[in-house]
Amino acid sequence: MGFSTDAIHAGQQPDPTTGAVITPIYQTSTYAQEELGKNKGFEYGRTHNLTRASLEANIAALEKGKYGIAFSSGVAATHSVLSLVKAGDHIVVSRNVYGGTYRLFELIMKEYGLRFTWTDTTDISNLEKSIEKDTRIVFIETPTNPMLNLTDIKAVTDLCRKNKLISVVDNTFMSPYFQNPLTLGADIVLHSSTKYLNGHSDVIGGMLVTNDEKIYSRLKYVQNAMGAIPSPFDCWLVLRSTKTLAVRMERHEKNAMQLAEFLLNSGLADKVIYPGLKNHPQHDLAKKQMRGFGGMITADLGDENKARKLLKNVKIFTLGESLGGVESLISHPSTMTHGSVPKAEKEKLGITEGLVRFSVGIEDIEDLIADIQNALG
Ligand code: P1T
Repeated sequence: MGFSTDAIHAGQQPDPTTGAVITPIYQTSTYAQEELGKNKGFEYGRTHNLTRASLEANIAALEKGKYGIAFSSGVAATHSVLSLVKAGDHIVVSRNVYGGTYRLFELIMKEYGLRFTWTDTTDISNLEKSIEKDTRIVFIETPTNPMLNLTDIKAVTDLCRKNKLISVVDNTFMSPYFQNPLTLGADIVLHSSTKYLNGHSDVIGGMLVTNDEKIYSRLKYVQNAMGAIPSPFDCWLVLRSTKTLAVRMERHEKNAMQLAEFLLNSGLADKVIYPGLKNHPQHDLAKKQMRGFGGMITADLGDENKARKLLKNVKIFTLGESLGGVESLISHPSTMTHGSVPKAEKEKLGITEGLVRFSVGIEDIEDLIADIQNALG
């Protein structure tokens, strides 16, 4: 099936009781059992929920995977991946990732005996050098938040297979519409479904998809034991949203391309980073492993005051954390999403005080461009 057909139908049949075309919100914590040991396959809401199962099957289809597991947030999904390893094990991570991933790994999970090496995975030889005897997982984000660095997914997964490592790809920025890491050999694909998958800025959620039965069983067991499940209503909202994912992503990208070109040509920014621009250092890799360039742009305005002026004066862009919604958002990575990354590390990554991140929405592009022009006066 094509992407949009799967997006609208995968995981969903008319409700057997009423014929309702839209999967109901099974808002229940428990299920009636006929007699001891006899039930309809549903025992307790943390373990089984049909709205959630529909969403999981839907996203698994979009990511070309067999198994999906929905979580209560993106970071809950990331945390669960670490249940595949134990104290003393070593994990290699892309140097630039979402600040909350950095905080979870470096400031929390390190306390539990896990070891992390942060590596610039845009150069695969760095990754090769970071692998140790106890390495178990390679965790990459591509494109990265907020610098939009790309990592060659196929090169990473080949290396992981050779070294018997689990490869995990955070695909939040591209969404399955533009990139499918499992088809490039990844073991697990991760999403903050808060972002493009839901797309309407009204849900916090996460998602893992895999083709590996053993990995799936472990993650499912751990999720039931630890309890980081999303509510049936949140699952229903995301399930409704994926129906329009293709059309939303097309429009996000069209707007982002025009805005990136405007920022570049207007001279308003010192540096414009967008994988769709020919000046992006990995534009060729973007064309190879992605089917589009996405809706995120990062720009360095050169100094903090200029960034502050823009963030304060925009009227259509909203200053706020998050991304991937239909409405345009603007943020200041240094103090917002990457506030818990140490200053020296931010400097190395290029997350300066003048850096701003645009999540380009699906409004009229003329209004978005005018908003930025007006804000910078
Ligand atoms: O916020 P949550 O749903 O828990 O997702 C965490 C997460 C994971 N991976 C990536 C690439 C992300 O960008 C995020 C969350 N990011 C933001 C809130 C942000 O504004 O960048």
